[in-house]
Amino acid sequence: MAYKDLRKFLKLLEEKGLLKRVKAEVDPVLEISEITDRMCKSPGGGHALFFENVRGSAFPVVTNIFGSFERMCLALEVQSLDDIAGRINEMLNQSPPRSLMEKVAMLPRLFEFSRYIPKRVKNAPCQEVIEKDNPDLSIFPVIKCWPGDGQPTDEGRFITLPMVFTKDPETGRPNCGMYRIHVYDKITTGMHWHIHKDGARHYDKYKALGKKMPVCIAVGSDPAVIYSATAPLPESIDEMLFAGFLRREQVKMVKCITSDIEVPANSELVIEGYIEPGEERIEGPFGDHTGFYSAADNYPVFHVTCITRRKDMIYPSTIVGKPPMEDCYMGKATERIFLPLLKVDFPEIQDMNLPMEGVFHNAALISIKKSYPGHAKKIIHGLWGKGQMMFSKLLIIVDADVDVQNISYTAWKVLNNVDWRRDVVVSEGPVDDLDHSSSLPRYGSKMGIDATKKTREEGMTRDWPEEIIMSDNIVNLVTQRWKEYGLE
Ligand SMILES: Cc1cc2nc3c(=O)[nH]c(=O)nc-3n(C[C@H](O)[C@H](O)[C@H](O)COP(=O)(O)O)c2cc1C
Ligand SMILES: [Mn+2]
Repeated sequence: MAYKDLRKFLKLLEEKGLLKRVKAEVDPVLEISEITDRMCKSPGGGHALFFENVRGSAFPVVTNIFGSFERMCLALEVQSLDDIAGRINEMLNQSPPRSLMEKVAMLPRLFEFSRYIPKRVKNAPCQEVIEKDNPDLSIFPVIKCWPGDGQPTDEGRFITLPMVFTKDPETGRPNCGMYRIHVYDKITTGMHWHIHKDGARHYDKYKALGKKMPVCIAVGSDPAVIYSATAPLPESIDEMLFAGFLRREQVKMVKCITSDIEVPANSELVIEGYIEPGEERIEGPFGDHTGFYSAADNYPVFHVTCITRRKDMIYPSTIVGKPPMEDCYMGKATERIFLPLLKVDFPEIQDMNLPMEGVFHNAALISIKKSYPGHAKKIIHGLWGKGQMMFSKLLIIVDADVDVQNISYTAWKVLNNVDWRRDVVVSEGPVDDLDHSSSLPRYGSKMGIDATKKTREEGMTRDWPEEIIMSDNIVNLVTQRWKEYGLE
């Protein structure tokens, strides 16, 4: 059964011994970050943390709730992250496969998805307390994560696990994306949606219309809802519909007090407000999930009009930094969940590994069933054209027999198989906003490596050598006789 809210998930984590409470008073400025970082770096991602006593605030803080494979699976209520791919495959196989975009546009209409269309409710826990006259962000335990965060004019505090809700002014379609929130003062924040993201698309439209843009930021909902804010869905798919699919129960939404944006009714905290198109301000710097500070840059300004919350709000936050961190496990969920969708357009893809060290946009290892000359290079170009895969700075393509989850084995194969001048594709295009290596912001180069076995048709003039494999009869013989050798 779906978690009713964040609390139900925390309760389960605690019952399973996966959450630790910190009773000592801790500072939301850097101290919680250092404690959480040590937890993230401990074997397997450590525990979720519940800080009961946070200096300067009446509210508790939770961190690292998704930060292990076990907790990520519990969050999405699966035994293994591949189980979701299985459900998606079942759904996709209900009709003959066509292009990814067609497929994805069809998804909401498919029976399974239609059961999960978000439901509007009137009474919501997230509106137990309504502060409309004097909204004040400073009463919340918003964390300063790293020493260099923020501007000298503010305290460098960032809401790091926010669900930002907007609406397309033309179609009325909602979007929810996780974009960190730089708190400038009691009623003003930044709005850090990168220009490639759906929130920014909506903003562009409001700008063109010259209309004030309503925006609502929800913090703390049940885990499938929080995760869905990070999922790289096409613009046409409502993240809350997707969340309903993941949790197998429709998400209950409530209309905000000061705008008609809807937010998950079970949220802990909701910050309502608006953006005046064209008004921008320096956002950042912020110690980011690449392990480097993302540079300060101009972003829209968000003005708070109303804050609603649960009476006894619990404030969830994440600390990003040098991997492995909590977001790595959210990214791993995305890798597993979106693989079947990539396979709709590229059925030759067998598996994909986005290693944590590559912080998701920096590297992808992909195995394919190769069947024609240049096949690997076609995959390289194809993936650079697919949604957020366009950010992949390094794509390594290997044959289907290579287990890309085994990085050591993959490296051995790649390093042997590649003739660098022949097998490397270097191209240019958009790069992730967080990439600091490109000479220009958001525009740079990417590399694809074709590490598959080369054929005559691809200009290989020599025979490809056989791989060393012991004959079966000897393997069996040695297995049978193993004890006789006295080696154990
Ligand atoms: C913890 C965390 C923080 C993130 N912060 C940002 C951010 O500040 N800006 C941004 O554009 N994307 C950020 N992302 C990535 C987006 O959430 C992700 O690309 C998502 O697919 C965007 O939704 P959209 O496709 O509806 O725009 C963050 C992801 C995580 C897990
Ligand atoms: Mn979206």
